[in-house]
Amino acid sequence: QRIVVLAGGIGGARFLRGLKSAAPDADITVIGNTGDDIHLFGLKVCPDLDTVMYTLGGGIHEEQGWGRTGETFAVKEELAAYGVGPGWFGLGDRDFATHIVRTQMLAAGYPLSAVTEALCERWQPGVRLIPMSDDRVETHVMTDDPGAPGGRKAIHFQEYWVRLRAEVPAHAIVPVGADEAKPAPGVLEALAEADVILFPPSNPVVSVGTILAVPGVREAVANSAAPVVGLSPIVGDAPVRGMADKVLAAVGVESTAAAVARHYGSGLIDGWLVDTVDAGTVPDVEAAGIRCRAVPLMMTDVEATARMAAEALALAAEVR
Ligand code: GDP
Ligand code: FO1
Ligand code: CA
Repeated sequence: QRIVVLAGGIGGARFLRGLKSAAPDADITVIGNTGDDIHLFGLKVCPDLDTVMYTLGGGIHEEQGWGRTGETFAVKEELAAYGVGPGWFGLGDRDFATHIVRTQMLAAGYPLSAVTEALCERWQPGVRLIPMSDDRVETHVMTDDPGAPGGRKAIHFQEYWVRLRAEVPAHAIVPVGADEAKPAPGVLEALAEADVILFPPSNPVVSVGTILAVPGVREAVANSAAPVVGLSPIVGDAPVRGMADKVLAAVGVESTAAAVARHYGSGLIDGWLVDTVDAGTVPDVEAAGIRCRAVPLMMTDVEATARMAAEALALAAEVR
């Protein structure tokens, strides 16, 4: 069975761990979000790709959900001693090595997809991890700036989320560069040949939404013969973690499991899983032409996550 998953960082990575356990014989291709990517200290950092790679490869800081386990911060401290910032983005020593290898390979002319494959040689994630595009795409967030013309300024998503903790108003989300980006080699092929396409409980705007913003990807999902099933990242009208409520509001979508399903729409997804606390909303989703079930959706451990993945595959088999 060929399963294709459009994944962000923590939500996507944790779901994938459950999916691998639920479907050990499946051939899993992950299309990773690169809109969170940022250039720092001359290095290219790909948080969502690394979160997937470290989580599935056994190197993730479990509690934090991103970055390396057993991490140290000597380089960060030395940079700070030189007065070189930004200090608000926590790059650890072990993680730095990943960004050095990546940046060196990119400078040598390898595309990001080939670099990601090379990094995965070490981590053996047990899935084929492909960035959504080899072209540079960076998510920016439109915020207030009284000093700027028009009173607004676009800042990098990482500055909005990590430095400002999503505590400033977000008026719009812009995947800068997405218009001109091409899907990375293998992305459209994987979608066309998939038996099942899954949207994990990843951020619908800045993770899955960014992947879908790469020209051709949304069409490839919609036109694929495979059933498309998503799992809600919104449980009880709030994100389980992160700022999905804020970025959903910025695109005019309510933070409810049903509103996210309608945002994707029946033209894109065939099935949708909501948490049992949102069981009352199942008829709303089905009224939008999307098959819906309420099942536990909290990824408390791999077993619970594997049950979620099995439910998603069962729903996919039903809507096929
Ligand atoms: P990020 O790139 O690290 O933000 O990760 P993703 O975009 O892949 O996933 C973020 C989303 O995962 C957030 O909107 C969370 O609400 C959602 N999420 C995290 N843990 C859980 C969970 O246990 N259950 C569900 N249903 N959603 C979760
Ligand atoms: N998230 C934070 O909240 N603070 C950080 O200092 C931070 C550093 C960081 C470094 C490498 C990396 O791969 C991820 C990192 N993240 C950090 C997570 C990152 O902001 C993710 O993009 C978000 O969690 C949303 O996807
Ligand atoms: Ca992300």
